[in-house]
Amino acid sequence: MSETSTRVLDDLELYGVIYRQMLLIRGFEDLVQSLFLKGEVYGTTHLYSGQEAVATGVASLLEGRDRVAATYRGHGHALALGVDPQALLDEMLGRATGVNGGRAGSMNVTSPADRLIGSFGIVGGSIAAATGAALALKRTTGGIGVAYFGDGAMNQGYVFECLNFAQVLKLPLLLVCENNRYGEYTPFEAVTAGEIRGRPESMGVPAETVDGMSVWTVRAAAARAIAHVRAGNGPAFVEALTYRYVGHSRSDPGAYRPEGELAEWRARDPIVLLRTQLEDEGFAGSALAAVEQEVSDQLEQMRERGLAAPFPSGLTATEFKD
Ligand SMILES: Cc1ncc(C[n+]2csc(CCOP(=O)(O)OP(=O)(O)O)c2C)c(N)n1
Ligand SMILES: [Mg+2]
Repeated sequence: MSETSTRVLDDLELYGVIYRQMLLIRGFEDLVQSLFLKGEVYGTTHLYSGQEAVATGVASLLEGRDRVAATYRGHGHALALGVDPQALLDEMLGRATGVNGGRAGSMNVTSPADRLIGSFGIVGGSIAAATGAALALKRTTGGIGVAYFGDGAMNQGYVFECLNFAQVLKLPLLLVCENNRYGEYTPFEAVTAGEIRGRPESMGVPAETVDGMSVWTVRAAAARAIAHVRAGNGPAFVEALTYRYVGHSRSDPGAYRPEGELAEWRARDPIVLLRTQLEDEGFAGSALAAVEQEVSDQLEQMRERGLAAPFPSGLTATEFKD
């Protein structure tokens, strides 16, 4: 361990697994983007690159009885929950072997067996779905409902209805706001009054704003929030400050971002931060390099298998595209 570092990783082995997951998410997004540019991906895509620490940090604390609602920027949410990466890639490629038989595409992935009750294209829709799930879970298994959503969702009316409803009924609901500073092409300050966390707090819902580039910080905040929720106290809210490295969707180059902003966020890349911390705390560099090679090989194999997978029965590639 270097002299300047202090130990922050409570479970080195677990963070090794998280490191692998974050690498897989980043590599998955790079792969989807390259396949998209070759015309192999059906429908649009919204990539999660840069935000990996949020999904992996939160998912590392979830139980089998919990249920999660993701957004259209949901590949990372799905992978962190354990959705089969090959099936997820095949879904992007419109193949019959996709997690939803090639019919959902990037934006609408659902995998109940992995606790993923849906990926929602309606901004804030995940909050309504997770609130409903929390209502059901309170009456059945005792799990918690989890919603991921963006900063833009905070200005939707039904978000306030859900917050109010969940707080009044003390529903087991964890709300995770991924504040990546933009809603499509608009900086969030331009459309959002006050502090995001002030809104849940006004209803007595505990809320924290944390560094969303640091997976251990996200995990620690999520652990506090989940403890509140599992104890039957009603909902809790985490705002993770993060950044999407690419444009809003497919071909958006993100030209509306001030010069240097991307570089500033990249300097605190969540994967590099974790790698440095793992090494500082005793994880062998050679073991990390082996994981990196393994993920890279896995992605190459996935690409080959995905492109060779069959389309849904009766449809040619051209028919499918139309
Ligand atoms: C109800 C609704 N209004 C508008 C849109 C169009 N739209 C799609 S994504 C988006 C921006 C959402 O930004 P944010 O919630 O910050 O999520 P991010 O894309 O940054 O992850 C908008 C306005 C939509 N899909 N749903
Ligand atoms: Mg946003």
